[in-house]
Amino acid sequence: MLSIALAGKPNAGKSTFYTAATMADVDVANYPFTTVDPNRGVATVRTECPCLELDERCGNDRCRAGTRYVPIELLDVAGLVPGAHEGRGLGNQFLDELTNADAILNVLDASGSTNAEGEPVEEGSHDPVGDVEFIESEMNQWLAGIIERNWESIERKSRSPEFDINDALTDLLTGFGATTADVAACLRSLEYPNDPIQWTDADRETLAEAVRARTKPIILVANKIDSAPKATLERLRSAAETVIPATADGELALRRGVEAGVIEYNPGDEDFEITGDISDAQRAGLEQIREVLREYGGTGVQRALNAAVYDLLDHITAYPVQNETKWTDAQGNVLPDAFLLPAGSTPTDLAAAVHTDIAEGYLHAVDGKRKRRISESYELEDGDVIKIVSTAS
Ligand SMILES: Nc1nc2c(ncn2[C@@H]2O[C@H](COP(=O)(O)OP(=O)(O)OP(=O)(O)O)[C@@H](O)[C@H]2O)c(=O)[nH]1
Ligand SMILES: [Mg+2]
Repeated sequence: MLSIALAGKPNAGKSTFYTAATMADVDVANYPFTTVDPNRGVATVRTECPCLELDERCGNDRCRAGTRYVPIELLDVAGLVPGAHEGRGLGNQFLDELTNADAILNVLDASGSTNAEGEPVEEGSHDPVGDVEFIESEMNQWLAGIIERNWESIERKSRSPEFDINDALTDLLTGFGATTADVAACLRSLEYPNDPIQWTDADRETLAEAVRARTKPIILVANKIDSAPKATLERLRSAAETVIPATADGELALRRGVEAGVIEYNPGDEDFEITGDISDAQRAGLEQIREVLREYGGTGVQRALNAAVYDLLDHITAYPVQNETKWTDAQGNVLPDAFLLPAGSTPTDLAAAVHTDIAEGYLHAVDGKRKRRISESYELEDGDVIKIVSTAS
């Protein structure tokens, strides 16, 4: 399953975001290092279900009237303070936890109510623009440190006639999620000496940066937007390519309202409806949240997850079925499964995602929307419904 991690300084609202997105119960509090051990749970990305093209909706558990939610893993880790790569705060432990992630949501406190260490300060007294770079820089430096510490061993290995710098670096960086292809691409993009003995500190640092950027892309989430001045968001937007304004607190309140049966709201919606009996105070709170939704087109929690998976990681959703006409499995369930795959994936990649046996026995595939056989090299499109014919199916 795709894995997205929430990173940021302490007290930025990572655990609130995590709770809202997974509805798991975790500790949230207004002091640094509330979270020590990482939380790992299931969140979802939101997409249009292909059942919108059918006469009736599919009725899948994860489809609400044609809005489909596809599972991903979400990680909530300890907050990070400047100097974490040298072990400050809970630094190294936190950084180790991020090695499993495919992408990072860097959660910022846009309200400026916490300082660089995550300690509560007067609202607006800390400039969040100063927090934009540091997660990336801590991760880069941490990885550079790992490469540096292992360089002697790479130099020793380089005396062997079979030595290959790409293989040696892949061995070292595989734990960080880097494949041979990633390492090769990073080495190609920069000019390095072939002989490890000639590498400089700067070479190792640029390699660390390139590997980090490729294997752990980051987008910014400007959280606590409900108490942030508009000008701050504008300044954040000029400091980074993608900034997603969010109110994790607001999303959590809405999801709790849904659980309590007093609100109608689908995660990612631009508005909600109050349908049950609530107190005046609760209503006033919800109306405040509504204003934020109107201003930003939603709470931003779902948008951030979607941006990570569909934009940053460039994935598509594909739906394997057994009956290409009715789009059902053997039991008659309509559109029973949804898989997230990198753009450019083929029917054989989808087969491998479903089951190794299905992939091993792969014969051919049928496009359920266009009702035609497709080749092994066909590039799947977002929303494709595919029947895989396999000796194992
Ligand atoms: N105003 C506002 N406050 C928020 C929002 N999201 C979270 N908070 C508050 O920010 C504080 C910290 O929230 P947490 O979710 O515990 O933050 P964290 O990043 O997990 O903190 P650590 O685990 O200590 O690193 C809590 O008091 C939350 O209620 C939001 O959208 N708006
Ligand atoms: Mg936390």
